[in-house]
Amino acid sequence: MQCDNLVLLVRRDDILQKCFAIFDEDKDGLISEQDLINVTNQKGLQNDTPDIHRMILEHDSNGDGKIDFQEVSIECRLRHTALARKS
Ligand SMILES: [Ca+2]
Ligand SMILES: [Ca+2]
Repeated sequence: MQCDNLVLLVRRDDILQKCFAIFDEDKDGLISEQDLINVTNQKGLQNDTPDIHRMILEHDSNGDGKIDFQEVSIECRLRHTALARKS
């Protein structure tokens, strides 16, 4: 891996971690349905519980009903790789 790529990867993880922290409302290291409901309420956004539930299910690869940082990180890497292949 080239040094430039490594720097980009570290920066992306840093941004990802900050985004993760915004959604992890109770700061327990996991994003739960309740976290997402609380955050959308705080931001004055309309929240749709079935949509939030579906979002959790889509990203929850270990089936614990919550999203951890690794699950988000892996998902982003897979999407980035898929996008890179398309271009
Ligand atoms: Ca949480
Ligand atoms: Ca999980």
